[in-house]
Amino acid sequence: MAATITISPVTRLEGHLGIHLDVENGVVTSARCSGEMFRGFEVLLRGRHPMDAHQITQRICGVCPVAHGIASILAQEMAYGANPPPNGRILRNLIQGANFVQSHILHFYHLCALDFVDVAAILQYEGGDRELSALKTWVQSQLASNVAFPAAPFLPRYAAAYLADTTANAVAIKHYLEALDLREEAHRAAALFGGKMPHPTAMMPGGVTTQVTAERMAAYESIMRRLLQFVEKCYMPDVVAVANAFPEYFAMGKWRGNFLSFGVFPLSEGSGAQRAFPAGVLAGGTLSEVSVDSITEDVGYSYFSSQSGVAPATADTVPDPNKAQGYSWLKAPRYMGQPMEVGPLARMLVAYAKNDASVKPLVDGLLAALGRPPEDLNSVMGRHAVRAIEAKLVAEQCLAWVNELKPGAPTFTPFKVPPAGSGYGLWEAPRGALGHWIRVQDGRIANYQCVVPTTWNCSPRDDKGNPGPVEAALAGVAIADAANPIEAVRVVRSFDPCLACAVH
Ligand code: NFE
Ligand code: MG
Repeated sequence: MAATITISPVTRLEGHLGIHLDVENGVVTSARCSGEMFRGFEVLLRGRHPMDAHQITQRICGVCPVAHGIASILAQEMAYGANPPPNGRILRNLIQGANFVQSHILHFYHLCALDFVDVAAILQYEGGDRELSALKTWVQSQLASNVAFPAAPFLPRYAAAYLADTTANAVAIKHYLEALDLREEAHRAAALFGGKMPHPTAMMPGGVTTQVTAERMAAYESIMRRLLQFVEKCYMPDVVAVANAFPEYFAMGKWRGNFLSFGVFPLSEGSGAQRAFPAGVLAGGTLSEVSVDSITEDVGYSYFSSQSGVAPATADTVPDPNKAQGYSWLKAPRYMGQPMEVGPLARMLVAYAKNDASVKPLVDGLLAALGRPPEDLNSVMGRHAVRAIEAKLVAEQCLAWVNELKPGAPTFTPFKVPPAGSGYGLWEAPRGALGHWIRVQDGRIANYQCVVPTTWNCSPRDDKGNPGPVEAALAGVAIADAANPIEAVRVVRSFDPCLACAVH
């Protein structure tokens, strides 16, 4: 029997994502991802002073502003011939690292856990924890009241099989609450050097304008230690508990295997510096280096009338809301014409394929703990597990980098903004490969393009009709109850989509 299922908006993610599924005999045969709004950052940047770009583009998102800021700064530095000193590079890594850890904790506990953890189990809670008892009383009072959505954001939810173990549920709910405080701490760490969070003011081309002091280094280190402890003692065990309770999700949400990473966290100065998480392309199991010239964006099924298949350096953004074939406000980014999955899974698989000395043992240890072969990482549960170990790696590396700072040494190298120039910045946001392209003419921005992680993952079909990664990962998923399509949203959320970013 054929049917269609529409989930719009998909909740517990940033921005407006619509999912449209064609289903036959309970199995998804075809999926469409729709970004349902237009924001126009690329358009509104034109004509502005180029030094506005990293401040304005940070406003694309409150979750990953640091990545947009740094991608813009790298593009500007290429256009200006500017470069940060060692302190400036390290400070950027530390601000970005704190934001990675914050973002991964946010995703697992606050955006995704309620797909698996039975939050209603709190009503059975009989233990002595004060916070859990308070939550239970609050849920009870909400359910007894006549407010429109009692116990939001926990309820309503799809009827489904959730985690059955009462203790595991209570532990996960407790960690859900703790994770709120830890995210505040992570923002505090980023603000020590960024000036504020979100949208740090202190990062700019040439470096960072805050000073390095022993007090700030110690404060950052102390917070990062707490974050690492939470990742090791709570986040990683909770992911393993969920993975063991839902083993079928190691076989769901697979993607046929093109992965892209631009690399992040440079370990020395200069544009060609080695990065802690390396750049690379994995296509059909073959590893190659990233070539910026292989990136294009199609708009055949996107609400744009600008030319399709163009490289971002020369592309345009002309909205066309009434386009007959259009179904999304995302363009369709392609690498050598192929759709690519980006994000923690792509980063860790690229690093693993490169035999990276810190990534390989951690991934092997995770696979041993889960009793799984490497190919199972390409799945809903694999994405969650790999995101958790990445959070650990980032926290550990930040603890090493903070001690490489030199108090009193420069954090910034002065430069001049030339009247004309162009550049691009390739970076990794928490959700994956992020690129910004800038062209400056007569001292103003003549063109600006962003190709964003969720634009890769939630891409609509390209001009050849090939689906994007999330669309492809949904095909073949069995939906037990069309009125409660929990399997589909579990697949979608494993990619950690941010539509606010994607439609920029
Ligand atoms: Ni709005 Fe973002 C990240 C970026 S996703 S969260 O991470 O860039 O497209
Ligand atoms: Mg764009």
